[in-house]
Amino acid sequence: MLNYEIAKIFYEIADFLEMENVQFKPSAYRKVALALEVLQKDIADIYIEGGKKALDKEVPGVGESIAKKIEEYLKTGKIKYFEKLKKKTPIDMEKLNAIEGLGPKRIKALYQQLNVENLRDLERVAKAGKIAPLFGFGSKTEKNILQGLKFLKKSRGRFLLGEILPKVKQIEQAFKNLKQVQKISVAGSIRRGKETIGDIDLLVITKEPAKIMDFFVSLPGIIKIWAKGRTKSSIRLKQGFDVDLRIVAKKSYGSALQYFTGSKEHNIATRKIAMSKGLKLNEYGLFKQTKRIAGNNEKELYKAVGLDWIPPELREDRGEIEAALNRKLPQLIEQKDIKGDLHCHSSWNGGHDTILEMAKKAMEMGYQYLGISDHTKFLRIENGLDEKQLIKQGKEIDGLNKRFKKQGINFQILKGAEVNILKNGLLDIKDETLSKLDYVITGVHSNMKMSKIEMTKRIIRAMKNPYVKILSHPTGRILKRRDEYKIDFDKILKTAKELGKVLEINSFPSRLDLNDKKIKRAKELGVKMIINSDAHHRNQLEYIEFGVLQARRGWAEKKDIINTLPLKKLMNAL
Ligand code: DGT
Ligand code: CA
Ligand code: CA
Repeated sequence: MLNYEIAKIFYEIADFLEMENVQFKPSAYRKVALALEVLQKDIADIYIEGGKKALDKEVPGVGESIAKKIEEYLKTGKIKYFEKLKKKTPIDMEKLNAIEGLGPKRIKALYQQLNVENLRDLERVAKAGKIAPLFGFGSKTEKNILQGLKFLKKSRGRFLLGEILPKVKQIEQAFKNLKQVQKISVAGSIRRGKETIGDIDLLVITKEPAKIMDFFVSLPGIIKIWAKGRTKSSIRLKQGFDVDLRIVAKKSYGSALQYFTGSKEHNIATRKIAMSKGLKLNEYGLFKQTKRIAGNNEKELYKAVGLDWIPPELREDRGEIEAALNRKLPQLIEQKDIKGDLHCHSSWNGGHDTILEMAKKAMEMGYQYLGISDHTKFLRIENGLDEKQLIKQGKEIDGLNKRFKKQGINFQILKGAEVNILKNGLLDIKDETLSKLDYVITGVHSNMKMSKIEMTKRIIRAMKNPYVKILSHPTGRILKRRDEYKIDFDKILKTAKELGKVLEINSFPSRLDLNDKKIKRAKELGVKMIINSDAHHRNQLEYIEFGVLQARRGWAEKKDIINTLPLKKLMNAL
């Protein structure tokens, strides 16, 4: 889909304009970019069906001038206005902006004063100590920039599952539409639901391999063909992703799928089990001497080596083999178990949609409840709400709930808030107001570079507030951008267990916080969790998919996750 490509350009245009101190336009572009990112229809289809006018109607925030630019991109693959902006200031905005602590304004200062155009330049001047003396920077910022660069390097070449998955689904569909394709499967880290992805691995059964390979290497948007063979080809798409396609024999499909799903560590462990039984396991099948005893079907393959079938998300050699041997695999949570979402932001917060629009989307998803948890006053850039506004918002929610009841709609909006944990561990909203809400989420949104002892103390102090129920994104990491803050996680778990507090699994594709290992640890200690979307747009409620995958990777079962409870039981739990 071109939606993402255009969204990316609009975000960049917004950054360039912000750099030039242009008013209003940046936020207009960002609004449309967000709308495009979460649009459930292909923008090209909208245009083909209804022309420029339809763009205006179906994508919120698109006016005449932006519609023209979308049209231009659909027709020519370029937006001249954007090209001009880039020419005027020849900097790698996207990459520079990915560094924690750098925004358009600072990027401009670095460009004007130190000629920084890209990450290489940035690293050079930071290492030479040239950034610290600049007005508005200082040595702390310089240190943070160097840290940010190091962090980015570590994750270079990996993509967020959330950014890659829509493309994968599209490619998969293109193959499914071919009559020569008998079967196609996505394997590798995507099938395992990993939070970041190195490349896309596809397996196909076909009787006409040559045709399939021709089709594959002529997919739209290819910038490089690494290899084209009879059974394996490999390409790069213009978004930067590599895709491997393998054609496998029908009789080996199960073993090939098992092998190429990985992980490598899981495969090695599985092969060892096979060997201990005098069997040989590889991508072609399971063999006793030279006789094939399994291979066409993955479930049978596992069975033949004496294991229960292991869900792909668990295949990391973290104890799943032993569990499968002993018939002790967990009954993993599924998306259909989720009954509602307690972390999302409304237009009260400068989010995209009204409370009612968010609620309608939640109903469409089959939820019984939706909790609105807007940011509170300390977070000025997010239009954080103060006590008065929270009370006023509560009245709006009461009104909507009354209306639902009258109309016989079995759905409830809950009154929440995501209050800030201040530096000293106190909250930025008075207890008296918190007591009027249905539940309270709390989270760290500032001063993230504290010592482990201080940060742990700070968070625990906040958790002790009697109205606080949920700790949002407990480690604060942002994938490819910043590391977790330093905390004594086990101590936080113990506190949660003691006080009956709930830790969040935040589903936002760049957060996924708690991560898989921490989820497993929390489960082991008997701490309850909640999978929330943190949506700022109604369609982002669907990000829950990624949180569920992460929860599954962390061995979570339905009983570990409180928003699998129906409304009444949830309210009791809160
Ligand atoms: P990625 O792409 O870095 O996110 O991670 P994967 O797991 O998709 O890794 P990839 O694409 O290199 O390979 C796909 C699967 O193929 C991998 O999960 C397991 C299997 N595989 C690849 N190389 C090896 C290997 O050297 N030994 C074994 N046992 N399996 C391998
Ligand atoms: Ca891969
Ligand atoms: Ca691969």
